[in-house]
Amino acid sequence: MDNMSLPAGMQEKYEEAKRLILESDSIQVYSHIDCDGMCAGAIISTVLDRLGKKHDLDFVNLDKLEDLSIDHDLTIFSDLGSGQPVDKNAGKDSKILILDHHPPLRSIDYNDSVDYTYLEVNPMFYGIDGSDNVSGGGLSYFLARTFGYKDLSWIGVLSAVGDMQNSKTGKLVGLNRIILKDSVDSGYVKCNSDLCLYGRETRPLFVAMAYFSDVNLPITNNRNEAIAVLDELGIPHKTDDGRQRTLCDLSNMEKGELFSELVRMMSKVVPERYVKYIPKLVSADSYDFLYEDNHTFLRDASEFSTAMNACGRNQEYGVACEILKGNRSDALDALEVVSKTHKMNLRQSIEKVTKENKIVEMENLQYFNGSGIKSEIVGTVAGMILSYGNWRKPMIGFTQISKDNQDWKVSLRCSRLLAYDGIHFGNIIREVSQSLGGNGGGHSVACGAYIPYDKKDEFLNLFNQKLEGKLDV
Ligand SMILES: [Mn+2]
Repeated sequence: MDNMSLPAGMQEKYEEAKRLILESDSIQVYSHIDCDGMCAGAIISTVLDRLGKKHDLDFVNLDKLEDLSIDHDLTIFSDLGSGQPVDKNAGKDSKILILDHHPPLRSIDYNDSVDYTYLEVNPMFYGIDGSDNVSGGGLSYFLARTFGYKDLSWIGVLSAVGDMQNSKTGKLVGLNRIILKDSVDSGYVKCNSDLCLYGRETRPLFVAMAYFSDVNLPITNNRNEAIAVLDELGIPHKTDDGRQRTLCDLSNMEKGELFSELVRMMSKVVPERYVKYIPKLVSADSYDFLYEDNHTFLRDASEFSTAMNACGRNQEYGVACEILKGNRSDALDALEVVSKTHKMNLRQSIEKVTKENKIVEMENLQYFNGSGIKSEIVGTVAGMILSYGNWRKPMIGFTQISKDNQDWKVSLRCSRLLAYDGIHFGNIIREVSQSLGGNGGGHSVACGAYIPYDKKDEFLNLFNQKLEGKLDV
């Protein structure tokens, strides 16, 4: 980790990007609408603020990119752009900078074939996998780093976690290690090997345990059972002054005992071939932001990224961006409201699916018709519904794309065990949706697609067929 550096060709491009920024007076930044994209936008905007550069920052969906006008001195695309025809409206004097980690449409020497300034930084040009080696926010951080702003590295760590770059190994890898090292060296981040339970800072421990859903355990969705397990282990669930303890309150000894117990419980219920993956489900690196208060969601990278996603899914990009840029007063109040509404929407959606027995099981998958659920949250809902279904199969949720577009938004979530076992659902969903005139993609354990209104049954049948023999069902 100590002698890692950017490929020379990539660092050269950053130097060029620095020159482009310094010589431009009006700058437009377009970034993606998810946690990673908002982190990327916030980093660039902070850099431009520090340089005293006037700029506009907009968060856009991928389908809006073709029609954007290119009318500033410099247009920057972050966490998007490589896969879209963003230079369609470029004129002779246009300057375009792309910082993206998604598969590129154009080749590394594309700039030679156009008569405007075109600079694309993408790790894939250097054989570096953008799905787990560096995020969009990470690429923006390397730009900040070229200006000497290493203090922004913590946002690069947050963006990688928000982009699930650590999901395969439970650690940050590749270029993300450089970012992590900068953030640790500068005193912003502490990296710990910890239990892999969500809600480290803010969720009572027994609640965090009850949300465990990679495998259905006695504690899954059962808080009393979770409390019983803690009692059995002699781990107090309250502090001396009566506050519910959270994961971060536990001593290493207590964590060790809980780790062993979770491994033991899981080993009893998973098929033999999955047993070797169990430790990875239960322990992973966590990242503390040392400048944030203890017991707040801002302190833990995973909880922080959830809050950013809540903003993204509710089109509150400005709130997220303010928080990322350091506003801890009114933006924090606004975020509180967004998070509350978001949680309420999720709860209502989950009740709708579970109470009306909407989960339908096929041989190799399970699905629910989530009509009426906002398309922005159907993926999150699918992830939470998984714990009410069969963890050995992926959970697929359907809902309408929007009020004006009745085509389906499809979201899939599954146990990480299926991914460790070698299945990449992002690739499968891309293939299946494209063959039906739609499109899709994503991570191995969390992905989605858009498909035509009349293709739902065909989609399910095809998907079910594709998985034949691949699962332990
Ligand atoms: Mn990204």
